[in-house]
Amino acid sequence: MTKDRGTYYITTPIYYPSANLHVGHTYCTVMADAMARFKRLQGYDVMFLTGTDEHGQKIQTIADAAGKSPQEYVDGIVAGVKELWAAMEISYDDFIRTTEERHKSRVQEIFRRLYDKGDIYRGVYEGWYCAPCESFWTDVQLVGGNCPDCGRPVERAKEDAYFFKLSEYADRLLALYEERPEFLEPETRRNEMTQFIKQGLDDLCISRSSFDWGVPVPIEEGQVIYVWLDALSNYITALGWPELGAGESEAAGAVEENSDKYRKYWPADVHLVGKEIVRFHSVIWPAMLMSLGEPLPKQIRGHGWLLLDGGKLSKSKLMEKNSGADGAAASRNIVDPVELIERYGVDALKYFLLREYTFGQDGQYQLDTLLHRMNSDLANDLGNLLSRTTGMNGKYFDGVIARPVSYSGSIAANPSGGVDGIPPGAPDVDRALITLALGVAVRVEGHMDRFEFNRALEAIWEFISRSNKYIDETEPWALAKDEGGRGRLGEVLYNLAESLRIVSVLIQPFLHWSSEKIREQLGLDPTDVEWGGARAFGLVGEYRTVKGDNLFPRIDIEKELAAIEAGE
Ligand code: ME8
Repeated sequence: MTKDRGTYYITTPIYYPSANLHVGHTYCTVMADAMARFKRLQGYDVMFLTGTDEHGQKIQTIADAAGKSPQEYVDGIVAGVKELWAAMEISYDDFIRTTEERHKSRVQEIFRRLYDKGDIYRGVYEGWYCAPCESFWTDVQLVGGNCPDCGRPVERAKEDAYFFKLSEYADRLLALYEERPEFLEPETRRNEMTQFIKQGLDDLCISRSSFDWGVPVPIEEGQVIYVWLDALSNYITALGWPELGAGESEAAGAVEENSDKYRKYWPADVHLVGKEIVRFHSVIWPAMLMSLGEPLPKQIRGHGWLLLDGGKLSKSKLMEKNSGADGAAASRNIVDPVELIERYGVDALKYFLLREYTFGQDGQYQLDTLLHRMNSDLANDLGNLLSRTTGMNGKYFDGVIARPVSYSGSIAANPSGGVDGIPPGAPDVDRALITLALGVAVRVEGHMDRFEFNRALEAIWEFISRSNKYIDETEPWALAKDEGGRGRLGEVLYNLAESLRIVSVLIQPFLHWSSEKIREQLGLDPTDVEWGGARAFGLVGEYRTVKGDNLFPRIDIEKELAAIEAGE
């Protein structure tokens, strides 16, 4: 297996620490984590960045209401966010907070460079302002007189401010989508953005003077930098760009090492973002980079929303739920990821999020769907395959099972989609199992290239079901009754152990905990996994399996929902 296939830089949005995160935020981070783990397993040098977007009027207002300074307020929420990602085993390489010195000093430098380039000018801004979204809107953009993003009322606002000459980038942005359509996926989002730009781009107001919780504009006191200019910059400030002068660099931390990171990882392979912030990432962000003369990210991918009762699952719904204000119906839908993990475990939550929703589309969030998936796919299909295999292995062979002698050569997929090396005398059921086993990795790779997490898992589960069916077809318990069937029984159980080993490789990016448990029960090193291991059958000379705990408990769904209603 080739190591070192190059670099892969993936980011999530940086979340507003206005309140605790809900399962909708978890969705994006879980996808990014699965992709980061997948690429690492394939041998890429991965940089996975996440973080928090801590400035702006909204945070200041919320902190005031809580009787705290904005810094104190965000410190509390961010600690919870980090705990959540630790509980979910999110494998980020860096976590950037926009209140960190390493970020702030670089955002100021970015502002200066845009100004020196002649792309920033001073003027007066008047427009419709949506405070919760931190967005100014023009008359035509309003929907029914309200904010087009969140539907809340907007207010007329006027202030002295700095502007970025966004309008001058319209043609270059349209050319970008035309020349590099893969820059913005899926296509529906690209079409929306093309329409948006064709309607005409206004210059962007990039400073505020009505509040002070932000990065100060470096060339004038009393103004802070617009939170989106501040936030979008995180994708490069985290890599140490721009390099700063000696005095500033000391304050900002280990600059030399960081700017090496920029050379190594930029441009990003993908910025994963929710659909409502595609506009910021595919219009403002590339225009800023064009102005700075820096390369553009390779791709922006917009995902859909998790919906609750038809509307976007939001932080305010989480708070209502936590305070019990929205009654019984919503309490059947736990939306707090911490509680979901406590009740069902991190792999069940990850599996549900990745398997249930189609990237780019909205989907209804429903707790019973999670419970059904847990019972059928995890406890039944995967859990049973493991417990049946290790159980029979223990019972018939004291857990020790050797590779059949006829497997001496390597059995592997060939480039034309077939399999080489299956012994000529192998029964048809074995052929079918092995052929399917060795085709899954390629299918998963194809789906992952297109961010089809659900289809990648579907392909893996097709193989898991096939392996269970193999047990029913080969009837090991019948073979065990007959001394003459012992050789065949050994082959059958070896094939099952190998299938499970391949499953442990295939699921590692998605269900990393279950992968380790399966490997432990197979007697293999739990963490020594390479993607290439899913492309060969008969790799392990001898298994010494041990029967362990069930991977997933079966849940009595009615009882569980009743317990939740009762607040247990
Ligand atoms: O927008 N379903 O932060 P944010 C799916 N700070 N995704 C959801 C969701 C749901 N119900 N609710 C929220 C911001 N999200 C900015 C980003 S990046 C430079 C700055 C997703 O905390 C949402 O789509 O409001 C967005 O991508 C992300 O959570 C962060 O939302």
